[in-house]
Amino acid sequence: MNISLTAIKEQLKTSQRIVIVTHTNPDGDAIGSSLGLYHFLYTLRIHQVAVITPTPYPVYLQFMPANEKVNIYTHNTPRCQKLVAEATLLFVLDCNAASRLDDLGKHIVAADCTKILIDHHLSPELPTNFQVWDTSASSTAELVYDFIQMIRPQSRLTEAAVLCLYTGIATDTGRFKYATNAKTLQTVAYFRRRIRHNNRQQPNF
Ligand SMILES: [Mn+2]
Repeated sequence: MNISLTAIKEQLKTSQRIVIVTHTNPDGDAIGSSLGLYHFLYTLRIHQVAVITPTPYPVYLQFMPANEKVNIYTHNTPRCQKLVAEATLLFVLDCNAASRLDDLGKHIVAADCTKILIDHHLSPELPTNFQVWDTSASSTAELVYDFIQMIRPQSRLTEAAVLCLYTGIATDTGRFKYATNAKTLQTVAYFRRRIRHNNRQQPNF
């Protein structure tokens, strides 16, 4: 059953146990969008937030802030299953089918909580209650930024969130060679301004 954006906003006003999952063999967009959303939700300060990947991912993707907080399902299966079973709000990112989550998929399908899909792949098959789905979007990271704007218009993202979301967009577009439109570039321009602004505020950063 679909629920409204208003219902999602209401739910986020109270403390939630939030789990963010992404596809197996995660790429730059999978990790960047997941950790970007993690940073946004974490800075709301009232939620518990966890990121789970079905499988490990390469060292070159492990530079993003809060990477050490990511739970890898194949490394710690009982903890990941507990997180999913106890979740009150579940985000599925950059992933259109339970089969792309390996063994984690059946636990996501079985979880009894609000589920939100944020994705740019064709034909999502995973049952969810709210979707931010646009196949013309450059990346899931760009759609995460759109979702953040829906939840908190004009919200100022932290440098950590910006770095993760920028990574998602840059990797999925081959550094802006394809799937890039005016909106993508406007989003990236905003990210660049945030980083410059933060650096002015914190000269010793
Ligand atoms: Mn993607």
